[in-house]
Amino acid sequence: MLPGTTTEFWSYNRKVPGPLIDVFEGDTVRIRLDNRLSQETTVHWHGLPVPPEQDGNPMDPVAPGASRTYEFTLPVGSAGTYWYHPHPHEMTAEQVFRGMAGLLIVRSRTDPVPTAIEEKLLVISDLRLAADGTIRRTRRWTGRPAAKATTCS
Ligand SMILES: [Cu+2]
Repeated sequence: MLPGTTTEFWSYNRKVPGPLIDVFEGDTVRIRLDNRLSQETTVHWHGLPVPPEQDGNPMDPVAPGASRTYEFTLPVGSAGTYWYHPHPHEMTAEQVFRGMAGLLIVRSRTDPVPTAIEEKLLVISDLRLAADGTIRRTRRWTGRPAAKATTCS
């Protein structure tokens, strides 16, 4: 992201932000997660009306090297713009800051967005990079102040 440097991201399908998931009310969504991180992760479907066991909550982690499939059907009335992100216990912030998040749009079949309206999807991050291009870490990922030994600058 900075000229002459390399920034390591963690991502869904090698994309930052993750791939757009664009579906309709009534659709059944089936997504496989292969955890290639060295820590637990989940995929949490932020704000979507999905069953608790499919919602990637911290009590349902996917271990490093393990896989699972999330599956849910989106009810009528759920149309909207959502995001998905990891939600492992105490590691959510780090995984999101490192790039793991994406958008999910649920469209209505009976009340579509008029085609005359141009859609622009924005994902805004407060990512900060150090001069060497690495993701800057000024606080612990939990949001608590960093210990002096790990504080940058
Ligand atoms: Cu969330």
